[in-house]
Amino acid sequence: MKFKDDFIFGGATAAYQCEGATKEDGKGLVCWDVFYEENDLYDPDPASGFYHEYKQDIDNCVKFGINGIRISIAWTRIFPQGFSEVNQKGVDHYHDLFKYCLDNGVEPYVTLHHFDTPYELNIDGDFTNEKVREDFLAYAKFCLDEFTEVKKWASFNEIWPWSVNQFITGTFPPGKKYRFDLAVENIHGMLTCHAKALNYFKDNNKEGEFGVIHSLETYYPIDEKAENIEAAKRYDAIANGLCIESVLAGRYSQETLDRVNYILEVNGFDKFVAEEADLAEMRKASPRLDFLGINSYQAHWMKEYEGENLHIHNGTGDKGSFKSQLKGMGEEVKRDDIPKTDWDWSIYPQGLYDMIMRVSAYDNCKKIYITENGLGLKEKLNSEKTVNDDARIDYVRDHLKAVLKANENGANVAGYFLWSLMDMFSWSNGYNKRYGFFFVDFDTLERYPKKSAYWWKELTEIKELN
Ligand code: BGP
Repeated sequence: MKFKDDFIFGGATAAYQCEGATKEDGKGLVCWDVFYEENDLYDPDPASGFYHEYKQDIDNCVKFGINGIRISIAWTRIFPQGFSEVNQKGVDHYHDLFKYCLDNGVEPYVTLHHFDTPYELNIDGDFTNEKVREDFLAYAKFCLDEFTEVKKWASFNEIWPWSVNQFITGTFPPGKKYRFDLAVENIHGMLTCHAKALNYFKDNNKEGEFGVIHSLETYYPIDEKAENIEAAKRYDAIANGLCIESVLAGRYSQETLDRVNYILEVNGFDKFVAEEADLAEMRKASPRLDFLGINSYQAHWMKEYEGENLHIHNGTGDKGSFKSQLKGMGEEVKRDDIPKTDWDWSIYPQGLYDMIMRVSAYDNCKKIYITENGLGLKEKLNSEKTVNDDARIDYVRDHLKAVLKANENGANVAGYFLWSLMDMFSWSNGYNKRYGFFFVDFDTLERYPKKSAYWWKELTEIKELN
């Protein structure tokens, strides 16, 4: 199985998870700054120290055959309050960073929003609020006009997880629970902003490509019972259907809306109604989409559930502690025959294959990148100052095989970005869930290549998997 010559062998990062320097050079407050402090969770400093140490990481990309890097811009480094005043130091920082990437032949794939809404705007309702949508668009337009050296843009990272975790599971700020109505409003608000930002990019003849990054994981019924098949379809409608249909078909299908409205109704909320003006933006944007980014880590098996809502997050890597029972959406059931990580994530590359083939059926799906995939592990440096992360190598190899098989069957996956390039902290799991090709000592900020980095380098040279 061969990779195309121009395949992107990338690594992914996100500003808040790797930069640190949260109070430096005029950066404004992010919702997480307050959430972590109020809940006595993790310190976002130093993270991986990427704000100051990025040259080390780009140099490592060059040494290990990594020719693409996902980077997100921290909104509050550009607009400290989220709107109005621009912080020139933040603007200069990203020009320097992008220049260093480009000078070294590592293409930056830049995301405008990766879970880091400015604090005040998150408190004001995030993307459920029309003013926040406008503030985001002003920020997006500023970046698209300013950073013309960037040729690969994505509006958002993971609209569904950002919305469900803010408003249903409560694991992300502002930590609300079981507000299915707000989650759906937020998804719709972000999808509308994505469409408007893409339309701005195209209307102004910007050079390059503009896409969106969705978390797209497959939901299967636990068995062939009609009610469990329907539960999987309902969960899929709210988690995947809205996002896929909006960006690839320019509309929400009636089937998807009916299932989402069922979930809203059984939880005591009004039906969701989209504004016609928003739908018009989506219709215009959909055929203009240059690429779809797929983030995928696991697959899910669903069973019907109509009891009270209960969500228990496994944030410590204590295997078996996860539980999710959401009224109308279903109960997630773990299959004994499918391997799982310590955080109860089911490892199933076929799920990625099925999703690639599903989205590839849309005419507007011209190109796909796997923008995140990877394995979180509890790791320590060994005496040789490396980590033998064979489990990660196996995981990545199996998922890459699924990608190549999809390409053989007509899909167009143009690149794969490991989550994550180097170790960083995890939003709701802290510093002990490591994903990187490079081990980061969070005290000294030294980087150490893991076995997977050496394996990756060889793979990028031979461009072939057996
Ligand atoms: C995705 C996010 C990433 C990253 C990854 C791993 O949802 O886009 O930012 O965090 O998941 O997840 P976790 O950190 O929960 O293990």
